[in-house]
Amino acid sequence: MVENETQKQTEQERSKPINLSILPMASTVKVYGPPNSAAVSRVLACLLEKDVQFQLIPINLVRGEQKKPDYLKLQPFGQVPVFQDESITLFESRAICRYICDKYTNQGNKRLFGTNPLEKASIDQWLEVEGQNFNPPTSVLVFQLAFVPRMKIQQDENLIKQNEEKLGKVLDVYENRLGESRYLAGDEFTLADLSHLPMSRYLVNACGRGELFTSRKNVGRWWDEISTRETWKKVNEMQNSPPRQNA
Ligand SMILES: N[C@@H](CCC(=O)N[C@@H](CS)C(=O)NCC(=O)O)C(=O)O
Repeated sequence: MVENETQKQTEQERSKPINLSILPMASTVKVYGPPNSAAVSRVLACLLEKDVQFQLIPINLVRGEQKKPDYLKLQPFGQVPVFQDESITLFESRAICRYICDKYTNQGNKRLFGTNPLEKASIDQWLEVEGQNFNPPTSVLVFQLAFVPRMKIQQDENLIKQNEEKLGKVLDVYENRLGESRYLAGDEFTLADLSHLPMSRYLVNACGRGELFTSRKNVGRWWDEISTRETWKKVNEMQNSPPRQNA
């Protein structure tokens, strides 16, 4: 009798409609942000290299959607990207890339974050160089040369000169390094090289400062190689036709 009741209840449960909104989308990771943001495009390039399917959720930076209370619950600094996979929510693009490489070790480009502690250490070192040495002067230049004119405010010529010099010194180190190995962390393309793509693209295309690369033989050769990778071309395509923003 009890068994029959339980069976009946189970059948009733089975015939209930499923609320799809509460079901996790199996194996689809989420990236919040516009593909033309440098930090978002770093994560997208990494996902494409690792052959990880993802869903891109538009966040309109011009409208300040990244500062809205619901979004701040995901990213307390109010910036893009945010990344979600299973039960984890992450921010900081380089940390996200490291996570993607470790979680999806056995798919896509298996050497992107190395295959042993020695390779990983070298990749991590050059990834830090990108974040600490390359990115600061490059960010100032991109802001001054690409964004300030659009904002119709005065460019700071001194700041531009100082940061061109700073970046030049960093690229001189790269020139030596890239004379010894094909890529920054050795003879394989890794996360260290990938992480340079977003800001370098702005520097070359939007700031007209490609000469900083091409005037250095090894850096120029390296830039040609990394910027023509199929995965980066796909990111560029996504930037040229981003998903529709919420109305
Ligand atoms: N260090 C962060 C930087 C994130 C960042 O600067 N995001 C920019 C877009 S590239 C942003 O959200 N800007 C809008 C804002 O700060 O309000 C990362 O790598 O994720």
